[in-house]
Amino acid sequence: MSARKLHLAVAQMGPVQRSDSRQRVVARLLEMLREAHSRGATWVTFPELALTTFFPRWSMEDPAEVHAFFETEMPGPLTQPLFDAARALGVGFYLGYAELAGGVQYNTSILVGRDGGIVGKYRKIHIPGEAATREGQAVQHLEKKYFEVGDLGFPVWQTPDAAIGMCICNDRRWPETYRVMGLQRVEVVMVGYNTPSGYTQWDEPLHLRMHHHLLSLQAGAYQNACWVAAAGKAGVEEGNPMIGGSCIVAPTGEVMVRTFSEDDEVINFVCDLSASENYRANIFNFAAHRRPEHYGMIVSRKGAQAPDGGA
Ligand code: CDT
Repeated sequence: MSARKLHLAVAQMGPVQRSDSRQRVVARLLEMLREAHSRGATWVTFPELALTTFFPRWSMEDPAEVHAFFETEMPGPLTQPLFDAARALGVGFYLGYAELAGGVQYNTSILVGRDGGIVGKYRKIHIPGEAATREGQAVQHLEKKYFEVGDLGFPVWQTPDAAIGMCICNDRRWPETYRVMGLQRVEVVMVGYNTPSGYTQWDEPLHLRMHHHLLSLQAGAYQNACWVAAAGKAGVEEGNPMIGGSCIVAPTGEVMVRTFSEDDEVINFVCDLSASENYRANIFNFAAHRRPEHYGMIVSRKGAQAPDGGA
């Protein structure tokens, strides 16, 4: 089988503070886009909410204060340089940002092609955290307050280079995310994330944050015979530490390259897209082996129930 190569890069970001302007953040992204290009990469994954600090950690009531973190157009005047650079360099990218569309707030990512045009848009579906402020808690996780559930499903886009899909942060923990894209023969899943490591909202040792992050990516890649390119925003943001561990995972489930730092850092890997075919022809030949007639509960039931019908 002949190899089909795709040179992917992941651009992890160090912290973005509230005082950092969009211009300053875009300049950092541009520098990493150029670095990726200088290494030969043709697609780059940037993090979730890459243009701002991870603002759902704060409880805010003033709509003007909240909307300052959102984009009303993409590209806008401040993000246009990214699109111009994509076209000039011939490098496509995934970018996560907060989107205000017709008065509705979404946690969104776009896929921008190597010609600088928007290929597709995804709006985060698995929104974690709370809708209401937890009184007495110093650090909140209010994504349900600030974002509606995405309304675009999990599409896969056939670009000239590869079939690419997107998801955002918490989505990566859910097998359904990858399987819906796997059923569209996705070859590369791009995912941006912001995963706090400095507090817990449930009883879990902090070291498990990195373990579960990698476990989820590796399982998703293997079980769906695809590559996964995951970019985090890491380091200490406004006093709140977040995990790094940005990486590129192969269809074997192996992490092929991973960031060293918790700062701005580009990693890259020449991915053999044909590696998927071995799995798709054998152990994960969906057409031969899947039994959807036995999977109905996955879509008909939302929460788990005990066998006797109890909660
Ligand atoms: N941004 C995001 O989705 N973060 C979640 C944090 C969960 S802790 C409330 C994640 O899954 O990493």
